[in-house]
Amino acid sequence: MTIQTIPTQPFNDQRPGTSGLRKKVSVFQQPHYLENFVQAVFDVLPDRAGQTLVLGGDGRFHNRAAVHTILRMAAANGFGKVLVGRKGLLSTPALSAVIRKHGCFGGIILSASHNPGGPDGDFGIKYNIANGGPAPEKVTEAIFARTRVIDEYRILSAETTIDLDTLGIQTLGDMVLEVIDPVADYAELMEQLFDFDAIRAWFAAGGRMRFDAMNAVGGPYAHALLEGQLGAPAGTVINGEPLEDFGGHHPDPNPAHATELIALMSGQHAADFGAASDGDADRNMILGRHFIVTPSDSLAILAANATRIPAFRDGLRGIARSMPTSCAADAVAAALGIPCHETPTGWKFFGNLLDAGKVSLCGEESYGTGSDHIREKDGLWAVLFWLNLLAVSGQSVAALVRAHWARFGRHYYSRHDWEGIPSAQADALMAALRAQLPTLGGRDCGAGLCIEQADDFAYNDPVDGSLSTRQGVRLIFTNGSRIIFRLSGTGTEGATLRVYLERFEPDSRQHELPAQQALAELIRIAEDIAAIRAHCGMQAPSVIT
Ligand code: VG1
Ligand code: CO
Repeated sequence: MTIQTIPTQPFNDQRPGTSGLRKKVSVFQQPHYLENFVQAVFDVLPDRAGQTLVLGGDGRFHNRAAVHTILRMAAANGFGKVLVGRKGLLSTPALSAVIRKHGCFGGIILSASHNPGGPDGDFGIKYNIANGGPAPEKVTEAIFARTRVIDEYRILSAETTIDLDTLGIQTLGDMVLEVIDPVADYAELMEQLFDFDAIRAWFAAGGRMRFDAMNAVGGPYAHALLEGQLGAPAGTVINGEPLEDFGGHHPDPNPAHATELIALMSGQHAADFGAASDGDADRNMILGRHFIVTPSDSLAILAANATRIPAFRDGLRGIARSMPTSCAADAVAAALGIPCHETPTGWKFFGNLLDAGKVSLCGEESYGTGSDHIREKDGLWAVLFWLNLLAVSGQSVAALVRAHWARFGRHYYSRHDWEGIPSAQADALMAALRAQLPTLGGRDCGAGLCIEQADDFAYNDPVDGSLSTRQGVRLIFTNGSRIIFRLSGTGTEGATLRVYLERFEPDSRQHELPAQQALAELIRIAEDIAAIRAHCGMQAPSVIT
């Protein structure tokens, strides 16, 4: 076995987005493409010699091939040890848990999350640091800078076979390779956070649940925890087998893509509780019988009820939400007398707040919820949190949500995605919006909606002082309603415009409206001010959640 130094040339499109580098599989299959990026990651980690790395992915097409390449590169770059999930699998939250439990140097996740997989689908790669969380912007920018000038990478010659299917230790050159059970450390952590006895009793008393793993990496975790440790009947988990192409579906747990589960939960034989997770199992969708919980509400409800689960018996230190996430969590934080931080989109912005002990719970409107137990959002964790609440309250999902609205008011919320816009047109739309900002403050838009503040969100990290600008155009109305515009940083084809709409309704007699109806005026104003149809040449958003 020899260490080879391979000459290469830079690719100019390797800037990580909201969550790592995501491209079509065919882009990653170009000679040297993955290798360049991995070497760039290693090059910005000068103190890597002898360190332990964690590696795993969501099992999508190209996962195994990429794991082999990265292992040979890690061995050639002086790492002491790599922990890799069996079959190359690790969910994003499980990888975070493994890094933290074993005090590892960092980790590499292979996933394009909720994006479709398969030979014509997407692939992705993300680096996580020693706290278990996504590398912060200064690291991802350094990686990008390195990809622009890279001229060689190091890799072990290919003659050794690597066995990813057998647990235990093998060697690869001078490096130790340990194949670990992808579920064990994660399951052990979950058991420390929740009241498993109460949840077991809920299932034993006939509580019925459907968990849709969407043929993604969440399946083995859900099988082991729900049907294994917690005694849920077999069949509780559907689509539980990870497939390289996710069965041809978008592994995206929202009402637009998790249609099988939505149909099950709206039918006559609907279970009491429904949930789903995404490609890498860090997202969650929560459903009751004939009832959909928005992610922003879910965060607020978990916060309001946190002391009912063992992990938060002593209360919360603070909450953080991404800027476009609704202000429902802010209302809870105010009632609890704790701070609520507002960060840019993407989990990497929560890491510092969590490490500094400033917040205990975090969430995003995009079906992401998590806590200080790891440094990633965590799909199954949110599901167990809800199960624990159902078990100790004896209430239904809908009853818990309605009681929450009655106490705190309801934040009607929706996100409209306009997908597949040619990038130049999307950029022009955002530029035109930004150009209008100085004239929008104070504008009366009719229907009692007057813009109080119009700006481009910037975030000054209170822990390390770093500044992130241009994080989304905000229109904030005098009655607290908000419209936010930003472009997606996770897509692989053209641009996606995300329009986030929010309206606060304190009157409990007005809490049962369909969201699109409650938000109709805001939708009109958003489309009008941004001239969406004219810029995009589309007549309607492609996905509404
Ligand atoms: C989207 C979501 C964002 C989330 C990110 C990664 O980003 O809006 O809230 O953190 O995906 O989630 P964007 O830039 O496309 O809006 V995942 O589960 O894809 O890692
Ligand atoms: Co994900």
